[in-house]
Amino acid sequence: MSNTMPFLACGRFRFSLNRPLIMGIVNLTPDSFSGDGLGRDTAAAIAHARAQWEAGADMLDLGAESTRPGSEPTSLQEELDRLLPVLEVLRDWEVPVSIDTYKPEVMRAALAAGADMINDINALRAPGALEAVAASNCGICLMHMQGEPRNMQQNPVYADVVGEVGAFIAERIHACRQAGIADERLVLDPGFGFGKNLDHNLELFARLPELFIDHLPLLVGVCRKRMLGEITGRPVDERQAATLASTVIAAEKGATIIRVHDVAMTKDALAVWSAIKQTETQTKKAEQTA
Ligand code: 8Y4
Repeated sequence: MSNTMPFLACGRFRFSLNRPLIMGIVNLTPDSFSGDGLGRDTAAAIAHARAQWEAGADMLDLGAESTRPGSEPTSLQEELDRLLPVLEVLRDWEVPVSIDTYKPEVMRAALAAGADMINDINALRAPGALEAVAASNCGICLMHMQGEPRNMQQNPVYADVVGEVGAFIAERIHACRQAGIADERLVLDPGFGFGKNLDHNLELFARLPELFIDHLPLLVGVCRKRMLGEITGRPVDERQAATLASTVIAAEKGATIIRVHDVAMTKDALAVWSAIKQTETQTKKAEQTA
């Protein structure tokens, strides 16, 4: 099974990867389809970030551009105006901050303002993105996406979804290494819902361990997503139970970072998983020495 790297280098921080980490979502878009978009309301965004941190998030993921299926791009200035005032406050909390962006200019500005990680749904494919992060010591999430948010759910097609996602991620790892980025900074992500139908998402989830390419850590983001709606028939604001089920399965499959809205519930679910896992490990050890 998965044997991930012992730690993740992430700007000012260094995470031991001996338990799944919780990435708390802080949505700064005005149009989130989960209804939590905070837009330009800086005070509300900071309060939400504080709540996510106090609920036990290991890191926060700030996103100011909507990437929901069908969404149009946000202007550079708008994205910076939403992000920077929040980032400037969070920097003093000593909380690891990830920035969800694919724009090299936003990466540079956010890193200069103290961001610890860049979470790029484009896996640093924009011209200048590799250079923008290579110049820092930030953590990097390399996510797979087929198409672009505007059109990605129109008709996603794969001959072999796990093979193609794996090949794409392997190519992006190679590009990072060529740019001088150390492996200890990398996190991989199959990109659930980004140019994938339900069958694609389920196959990726079921075969997640195949995506621990070069033993690098994996991020899983399925929180409240459409795939959970398709399975349960529930609207986006009633998908917490479905999200928690997927979180526990992701942990069991070795996921390193779980990206979620509901941090406190996730912490409880992972505490139960972890307690049983520890007992399981102890029992196995006892059997071996017996
Ligand atoms: C409700 C609200 C339901 C939002 C779904 C959503 C991922 C990601 C997103 C992911 C990484 C989302 C920025 C989509 N998903 N970054 N970002 N991995 N690394 N939709 O899976 O949360 S946004």
